[in-house]
Amino acid sequence: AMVVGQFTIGGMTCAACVNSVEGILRRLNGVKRVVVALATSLGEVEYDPNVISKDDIVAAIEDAGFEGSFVQ
Ligand code: 9UX
Repeated sequence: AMVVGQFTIGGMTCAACVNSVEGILRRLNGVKRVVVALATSLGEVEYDPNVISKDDIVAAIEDAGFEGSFVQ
């Protein structure tokens, strides 16, 4: 079953960063939906925990040069 997680993203300073983070996460297997807000540095991701873990999602964010941390 899909779950929804919220995360904070550090290092985003413009709208292109938002598109970059969203694009990277949308490409991951197991990720269904991603929204990222620049103003709050918050993101929400709907994913299948049987396919991808929070650690995998954070690793993808950090590989792209940002900091990621799950709130829940
Ligand atoms: Mo914007 Mo983000 O010019 O890494 S794309 S700062």
